Amino acid sequence: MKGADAILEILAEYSVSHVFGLIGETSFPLYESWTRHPEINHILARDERNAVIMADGYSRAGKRPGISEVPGVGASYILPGMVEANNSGTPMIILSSDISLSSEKRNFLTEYDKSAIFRSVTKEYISVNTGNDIPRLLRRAFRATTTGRMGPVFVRFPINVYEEDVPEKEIYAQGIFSTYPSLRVSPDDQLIEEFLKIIARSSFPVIVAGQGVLLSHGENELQDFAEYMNIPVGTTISGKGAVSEEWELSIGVVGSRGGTDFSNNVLSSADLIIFVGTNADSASTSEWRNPPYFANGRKIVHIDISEFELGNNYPTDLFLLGDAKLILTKLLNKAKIANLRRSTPSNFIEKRQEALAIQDKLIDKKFSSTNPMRLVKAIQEVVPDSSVIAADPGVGAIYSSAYFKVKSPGRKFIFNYSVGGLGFSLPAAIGAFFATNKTTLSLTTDGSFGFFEGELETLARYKPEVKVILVNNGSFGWIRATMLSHFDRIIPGADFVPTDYSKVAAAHNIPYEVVQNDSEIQEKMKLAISTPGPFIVEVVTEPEDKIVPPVPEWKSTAKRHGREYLG
Ligand SMILES: Cc1ncc(C[n+]2csc(CCOP(=O)(O)OP(=O)(O)O)c2C)c(N)n1
Ligand SMILES: [Mg+2]
Repeated sequence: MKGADAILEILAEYSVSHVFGLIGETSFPLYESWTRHPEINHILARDERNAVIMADGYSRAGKRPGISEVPGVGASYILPGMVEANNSGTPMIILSSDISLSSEKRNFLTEYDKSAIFRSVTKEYISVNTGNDIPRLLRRAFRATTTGRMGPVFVRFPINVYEEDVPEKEIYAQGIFSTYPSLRVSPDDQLIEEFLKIIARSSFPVIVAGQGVLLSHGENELQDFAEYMNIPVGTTISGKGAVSEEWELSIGVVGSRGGTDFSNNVLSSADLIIFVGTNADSASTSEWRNPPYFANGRKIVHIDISEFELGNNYPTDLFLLGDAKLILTKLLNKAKIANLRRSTPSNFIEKRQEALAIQDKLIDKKFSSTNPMRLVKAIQEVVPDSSVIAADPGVGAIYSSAYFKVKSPGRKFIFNYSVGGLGFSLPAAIGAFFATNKTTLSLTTDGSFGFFEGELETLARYKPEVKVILVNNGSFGWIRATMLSHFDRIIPGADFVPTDYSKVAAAHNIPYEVVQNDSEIQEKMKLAISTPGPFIVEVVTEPEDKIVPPVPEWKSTAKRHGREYLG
């Protein structure tokens, strides 16, 4: 069998149904073979950057690694997506065609060295140099991306291998690696018991759950364990949804990207912090100030799949290396056998209710344009619970991180807060739509919109149920607010001239509405959700230096300048 056919046959053996890509000359033999493989849908993106982010959104919204195919000439365009996926641990395989091996080192058009670039932003870089190696190395890619600390694998195919012969008997999959996480590992029982003893000795334990819980699909196990033990749970922004945020012991997101006074105060008063599936990064710990790096008598226990992240950022008392879901299951079983149930922390429920009541009032504040809290409320009330929301950094992400309440535990949000690059949400939402076949949101900003505008044609072509909610504040608002906090004034470099988004939408025949004030928001969101296919809702608001969102370090600046602080 020809190498190109072998690649597609093996993908089919791994039940791959979607590949997000963009064709180039070096991919031609593969695309010719693809005409005989209609079971694998090719989703054409307009920029390789976005093809890879679509694969990321597909992966995070479902249980299968995202697959992308890009030509060597466009492989350098995928770096933003690779960096985010690599730092987030997203299971993904990037297939990249390249010039033939015999053309190397001759300045052949599109030639450049991929190996050094992609080694630094992948779990593994693989070059498949003969047809014979195709099956073995593809199996290696699926194993690597779905096990342990997951991450993207880059597989390069010099064009000559597409034509080379592959023995038929080599065409098989190791099926267990077609979904993630494929092989779950857990520490010794003795460590599990030690962990339970540490909890028993603490007076106020708090769990901080990260995206590792979502990637391990361990949300229900986390909630069951925390409920049984009556331990309050906060999440990182990327781990939002690891427990129900309507549950009485949920404190919501912690840290500086969605953490509130309430959640951060709970964190700082704990005498035991249990990190689960998180690398305890700067965003979720307010740059390691909360929980405080050192605190007398406070203990830290860390559960994570990565030997590099476990205990990396805090003095740590116990290390549990392994899969979050498996470890939480074992913890609950042993806790039940030993009858370790605890009572609800005193006054906690009342304090939480008070904090929520204060947050609810923020919605009544009036501005000359839309109150971002209204937007969060409208999304909460109108968007189906089954929808995944991909959010770009900026107004959309910070308010939804802080104030949206995820109903049932599970992946509701896809944030790209490992790196936080602009222009993630639309391609991620398109990928998530193909994974779930459910209405999906791109909660974006005018800054990010400029990065992915080319994909509006992709929306027009496939007509997926993807609704773009575009928060327009005429600027890189986050930067304006940071300037104000940093220099005590706004310096040039962050403002745009107005764009007529109605015309941008009309150019692609995508239905569009604009929201100028609070009273229109609910009705226009309803229209977007009930209209079949893609829709753009532009929401006009102020930049973050004028309506200041709940970012702890901005609060004092806002007070000094007499600006509205929503948190
Ligand atoms: C690719 C990239 N370049 C630069 C930045 C730095 N940056 C962080 S926030 C921001 C402004 C965001 O503006 P916008 O997307 O309009 O969101 P807003 O804060 O206005 O809601 C910028 C430029 C970034 N995050 N990503
Ligand atoms: Mg903006």
